[in-house]
Amino acid sequence: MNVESILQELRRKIDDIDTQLLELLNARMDIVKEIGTLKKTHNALIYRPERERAILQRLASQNKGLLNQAAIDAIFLEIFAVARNIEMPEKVAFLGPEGSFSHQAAESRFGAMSEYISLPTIKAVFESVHTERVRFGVVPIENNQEGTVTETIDLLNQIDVRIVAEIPLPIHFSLASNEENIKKISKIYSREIAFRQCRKFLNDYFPNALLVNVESTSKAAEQASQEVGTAALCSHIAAKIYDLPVLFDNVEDNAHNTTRFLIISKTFSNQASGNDKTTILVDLPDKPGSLAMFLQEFDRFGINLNKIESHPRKNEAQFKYWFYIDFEGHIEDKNVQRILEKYEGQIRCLGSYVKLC
Ligand code: PRE
Repeated sequence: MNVESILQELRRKIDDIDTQLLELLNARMDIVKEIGTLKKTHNALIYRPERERAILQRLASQNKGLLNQAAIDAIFLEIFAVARNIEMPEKVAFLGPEGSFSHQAAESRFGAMSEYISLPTIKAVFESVHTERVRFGVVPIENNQEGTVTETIDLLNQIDVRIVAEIPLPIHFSLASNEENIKKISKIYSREIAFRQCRKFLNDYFPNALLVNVESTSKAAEQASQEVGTAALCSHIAAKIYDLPVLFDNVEDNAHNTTRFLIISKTFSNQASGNDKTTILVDLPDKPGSLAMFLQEFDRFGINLNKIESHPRKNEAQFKYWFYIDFEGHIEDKNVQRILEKYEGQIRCLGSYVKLC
């Protein structure tokens, strides 16, 4: 047999498997539709991140084939996103512009079939969620190189929304350009922060290029797509949107550069998954020992604290603080309930959700 006929035979097998996959996927979606009808009649929540996580974990533990965990997650997250859209189409707002890392984070959870709305500010995302113009919003909360996005934490305090899930997104920059020969690139567009995070690559490959700061990495991609002799340092998704070929991938200096995003919604409560995190806002009396005593409760009940930040109250000239706290556990855990009861009126719980980082 020659190569061509072997290839033909292998492709025939792939076609057969794809037909079976399609049938199975449609059979799955028939069941999803039934679940959707049931949920609608009982006014139940469509998005169940803890159920999705449990499915991914079960599949990972059963897996014996070539697919690794990341591949299984990517395929099934897309299936879940399509399933949710069959149950009820979802509108998702994100911090724009299109092609931003928030857009990428949103797409990673809500897939290709959801309706995405790009908004210019984090506040606009919060307001759209609060007024229920959209079902979900995706906003950045912290970057492990640059720290907390204080605007998001302040808005969590000011606008009544719930946290549905967190999304850790590895931040990879690509160098994208219409130029095939890198010697012809004399100008690179991006944001200051991206230039900072890709310093070594730029020094090694483009020591003489002019670095031009624009308002977003998506804008950089748009600009580079229109101008000869230029490139953009941008997200993969931005390069795709502006049809700009990627010349180099993952050009950041630090491979661990990760941003944590939050999915927010107007009303939401996740069931416990066994691996949860809870976010609360706490306003304690401004006197010696009040914070220390509050934190001691977590020690007493063996609850691990993940993050604590103080933020000034905005309506007072003197500096008085409230606290943003993340800890491990679910709001329905007995020990967590004890703390919440003891400090009733001083704690606002923003939600319990699957802990991914
Ligand atoms: C399903 C879809 C959406 C939810 O986020 C979780 C799971 C799925 O596709 O498996 C089904 C479903 O709606 C459910 O199990 O509640």
